[in-house]
Amino acid sequence: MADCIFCKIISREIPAQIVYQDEFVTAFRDINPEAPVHILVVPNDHMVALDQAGQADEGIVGKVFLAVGKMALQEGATAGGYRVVANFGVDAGQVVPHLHVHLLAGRKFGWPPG
Ligand code: DGP
Repeated sequence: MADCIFCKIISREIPAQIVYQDEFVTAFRDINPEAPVHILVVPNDHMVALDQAGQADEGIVGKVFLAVGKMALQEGATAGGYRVVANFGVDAGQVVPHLHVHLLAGRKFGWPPG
């Protein structure tokens, strides 16, 4: 999608610290990390939110979450634990309208989230 910052990261039009990429998903470090490990995992094809996904998106949604697990292992986050967050819409604070899952690790997290 032309104006999407994450699409531009995926196509490498703008720089990011990409830590994993395959045919379907890309993972890169968040520009404003909230934890020692803060990675965003995104589908390569633009989609906005889970509520806009349909049956045809079953595979890519699964691939995004499998990649999150792969990144947790790659970052050594499984021993201490990790948090997975996805924000959708205004109240949740979604800033970038390209579906992304945050992988956070390396410190303790509070619950409930703010
Ligand atoms: P959210 O609130 O869930 O939409 O979070 C969007 C995240 O995206 C936020 O933590 C900061 C990150 N982000 C925004 N722009 C960029 C960028 O240009 N590069 C990188 N690496 N991360 C970005």
